[in-house]
Amino acid sequence: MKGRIINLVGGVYKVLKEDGNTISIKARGRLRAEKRLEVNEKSKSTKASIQTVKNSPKVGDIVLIENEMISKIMDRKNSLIRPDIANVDQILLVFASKEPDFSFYLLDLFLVNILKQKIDAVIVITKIDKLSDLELKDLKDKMTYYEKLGFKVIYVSSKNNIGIDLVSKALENKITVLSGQTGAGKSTLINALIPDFNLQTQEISYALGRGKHTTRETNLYLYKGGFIGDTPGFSKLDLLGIDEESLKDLFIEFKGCNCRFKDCNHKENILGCGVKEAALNGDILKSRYDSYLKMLNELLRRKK
Ligand SMILES: Nc1nc2c(ncn2[C@@H]2O[C@H](COP(=O)(O)OP(=O)(O)OP(=O)(O)O)[C@@H](O)[C@H]2O)c(=O)[nH]1
Ligand SMILES: [Mg+2]
Ligand SMILES: [Zn+2]
Repeated sequence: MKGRIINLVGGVYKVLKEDGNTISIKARGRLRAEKRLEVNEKSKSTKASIQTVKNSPKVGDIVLIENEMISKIMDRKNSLIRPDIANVDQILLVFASKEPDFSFYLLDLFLVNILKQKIDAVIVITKIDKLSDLELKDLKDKMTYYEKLGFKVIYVSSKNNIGIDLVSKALENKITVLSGQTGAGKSTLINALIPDFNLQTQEISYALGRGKHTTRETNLYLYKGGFIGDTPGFSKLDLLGIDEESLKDLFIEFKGCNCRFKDCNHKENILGCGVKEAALNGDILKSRYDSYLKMLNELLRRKK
């Protein structure tokens, strides 16, 4: 029988079987130890597209169950590294408008990582009840830039039940994983979507770091013909497998600037760079260009 892995803790997989029942089982030893090459056909450069991955089952996998053990992982539609989950249709990028403070740099960093993994993303901005009307208007104005880039943006207050219906609509018949900074309100949002659920959520404590209710593992829950996944938030995010060349492609609007220099890295000291000019005259959001430079400098620093 087949099933889908909905949770994994300490080598024990919780699998939702085709018959609707859930079982907790382990994977066959040999399966866990295998290694294989995963080729991403959509990726352009062969170097970036071939990666060795440990062939152990993960949350989201559809697996074959034989003798009360996972004996085979069915082909994956995709496989994310962060969060570590397979067969995802879209990511809901959950970002707090306050507590933790909204950061355009962090948003750009998340977007670069998501685009790199070639997954559709919806941006959800939480805790809008913590903003004044003026602050909310200012944030929405800036976010129109991202909407023009093609991202859907939903404003939510899980506390006051604002925007929950829009999120619910975006989740229909899809496998969606919630991802974002720790304390952004992912688990609280799932509680708002599925009221009788009551997932443990975290009181943010700056003195103690992570709160005790912070989510520790990925879980998939059945929702509206699809699944919704809660994941542990991160406090730090890196540029995973991204080099300078791919970085400028991941700032998708740079292409439209038609920088006349071939192989330009669009740095602030390049006279006549089309991307720099677009940032100066406001065609490119200033904070976007700043984010790009910050990431580029970080990549260049690492090469030294
Ligand atoms: N005022 C307000 N508080 C919220 C809202 N959403 C979440 N919170 C609070 O923010 C804190 C963190 O929420 P969580 O849902 O635990 O955050 P998380 O993203 O799941 O965090 P991790 O599991 O650590 O990744 C909790 O104290 C929530 O009550 C909201 O819409 N409004
Ligand atoms: Mg959580
Ligand atoms: Zn340039």
